[in-house]
Amino acid sequence: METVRLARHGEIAIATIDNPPVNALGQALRADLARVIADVGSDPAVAAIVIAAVGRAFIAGADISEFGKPPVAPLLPDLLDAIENCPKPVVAAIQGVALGGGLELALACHGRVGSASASFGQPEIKLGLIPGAGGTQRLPRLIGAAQAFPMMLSGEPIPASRALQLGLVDDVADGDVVAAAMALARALAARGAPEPVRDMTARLTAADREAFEAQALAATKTSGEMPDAMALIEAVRGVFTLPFTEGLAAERALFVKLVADPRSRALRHVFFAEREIARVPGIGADVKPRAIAKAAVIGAGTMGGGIAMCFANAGIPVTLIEQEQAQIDNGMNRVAAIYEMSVTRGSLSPEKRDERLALITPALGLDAAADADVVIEAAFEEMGVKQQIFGALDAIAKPGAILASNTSYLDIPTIAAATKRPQDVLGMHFFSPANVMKLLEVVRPDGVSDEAVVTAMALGRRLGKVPVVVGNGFGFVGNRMLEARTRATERLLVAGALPHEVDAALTGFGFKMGPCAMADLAGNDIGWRSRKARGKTAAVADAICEAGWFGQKTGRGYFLYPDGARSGLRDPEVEALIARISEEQGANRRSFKSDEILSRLLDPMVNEGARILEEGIAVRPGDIDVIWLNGYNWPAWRGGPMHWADSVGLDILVARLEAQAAEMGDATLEPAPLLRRLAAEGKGFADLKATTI
Ligand code: T1G
Repeated sequence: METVRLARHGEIAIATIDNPPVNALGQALRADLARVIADVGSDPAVAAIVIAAVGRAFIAGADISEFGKPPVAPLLPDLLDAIENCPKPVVAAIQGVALGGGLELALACHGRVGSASASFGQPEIKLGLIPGAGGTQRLPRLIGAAQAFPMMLSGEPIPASRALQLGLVDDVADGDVVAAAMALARALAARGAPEPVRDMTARLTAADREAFEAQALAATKTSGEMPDAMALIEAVRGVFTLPFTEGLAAERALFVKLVADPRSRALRHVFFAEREIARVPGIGADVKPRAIAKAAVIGAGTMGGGIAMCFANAGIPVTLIEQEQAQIDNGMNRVAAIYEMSVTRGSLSPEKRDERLALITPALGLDAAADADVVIEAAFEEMGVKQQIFGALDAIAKPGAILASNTSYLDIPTIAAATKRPQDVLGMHFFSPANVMKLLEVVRPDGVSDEAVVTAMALGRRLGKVPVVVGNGFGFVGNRMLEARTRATERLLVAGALPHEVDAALTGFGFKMGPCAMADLAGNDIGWRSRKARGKTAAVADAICEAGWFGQKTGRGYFLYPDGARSGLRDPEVEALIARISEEQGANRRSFKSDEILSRLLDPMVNEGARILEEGIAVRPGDIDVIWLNGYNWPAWRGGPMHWADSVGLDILVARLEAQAAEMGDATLEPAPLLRRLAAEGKGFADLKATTI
């Protein structure tokens, strides 16, 4: 057997799972375990069986990569059935995490012992699924539905101490969990046939049912009828209304249906895409990151302060540098205020606040960056300013220090050219607010060393970010595609749609906010300044700014925000202004249905994503999805722009883009060659291999 080692300790058999990296219950492991249960279960010399594991997980669950493919025997429910019906007691010795199918396997055992650091969870809902191997039927029987349902609805794991309190485990071992499991196995063997979880009904009282139904009602209200939550309620209700076997069958039917649901396909795509980004083609595992013990941030504005907080939150001392005392005071006051808000909200203790603030050292002048292992420049978005800073840093920073710019669209090689160390200069593009948003674009210009890239990626993970390597090019990946959507918004407004209709199309798709409300939140003047700096125009957006309607900060932008309201109201003056601009441009305004608005917003983004892939600015389509999920709140259950395009069908996008290009007379809407090629070949972006950038 490849995945299970079998040993004997007297009358106890120990089956140790060793299926790296996380002991996922792939077909080979299921087959090996089935063989052990069959062989050892019928061996008269064996009194009981302990199932243990090595590595960071007891069992991380079913093998997610198998979903959507034809199932191969032995199926997990059948294996668990064999464990539960084994004539000898089976005890799970759980170190690490027991998740999904891993916890379900433990529930099919006759006893469970956890190590003190073990954790237990049914995270299936995070994949748009529900437990599919008895979890919805056994867990409520063991700990009560009112305790089991919230665990499965949140998908969050619980620690061993809580598991013991709930009766999920029989014992928590401070020392050797296998030895403790063997002791329990012996005791169960001595007691004769132990009661399997499937027969436990003591916890399923009328009060438990009542508490569960109240939770189910609340969940129906908050989960917006998401199919996975609805299926979970139906499956768990079965413990009260169906015999175990029928409840199991009902659970399985609901699970199989969810596996085929586009939402779950999208979430499983995201699961792997967010792990794939760590693999940078052309950089081997032998390239190690440099040590980062101290950081410096240049610029104490909103971004600089937020970036400094990222370091402090990760326990890394950071010097926050400005040119004048007033600027550094403002910066530090802003940081202190943000931490204070967290303390008020109860999400940060006063002690933690003080600890983090103590890690941020305000300073004046670039010399204060001399001892930093990484320097992140977050100064004004103007090339001259950046070149001046990097030129000065070149003479100040210690050899081997990573010099990174947080620029959101300027050319990194031009910045690097101001130094004599281009091999250590790259982009680390944080997203506002930097201390909150997960996305970090690591911009890899020609000439930067692999070690510098690997160091920036490792630092990103250490800061709790989702770091994605991107190539150098205007707007890199995220902002370049955002600009495509902004242009699409402008086209729609001139052609006849109104701001609230454009926003409703996106919020209906699952975004928290539409493009107009987002611009009002960020400040319309930011885009206005950027367009003017590049000699670009956008009639509606420019007119709104020329009227001084910068958004929430001025009480009005695309929408009205009376008395500082957070959600905007339609503004008749803006709608009249848009109508006037349409007339000036000779546009015959017409109404647009929501799904047409949606495709006119998203198709051009995907088209820009295709160009980004053609130009080698993104390594793989999944990276683009990860960028939009973590930087712009693309709804995870939609998988990201490139996954969404595949789910629609690239041939449909090509046809829509061609029609739009013709209608608008806008050649930039013509489908990108890569999009055309994939569509013609009947393929999707998912068929593309990673490219070295
Ligand atoms: N299946 C397949 N591969 C998995 C996997 C899984 N369940 N979990 C992790 N991997 C891979 C991952 O892709 C990566 O691969 C490597 O392992 C390390 O992962 C029937 C239906 C366990 C907490 O949802 O939460 O059981 O990139 O980087 O940070 O009812 O992995 O190295 O090639 O995340 O140490 C339910 C998912 C499944 C748990 C470890 N289980 N995994 O975190 O490592 S559905 C889950 C995790 C199910 C049953 C249902 C985490 C971890 P590569 P990693 P980590």
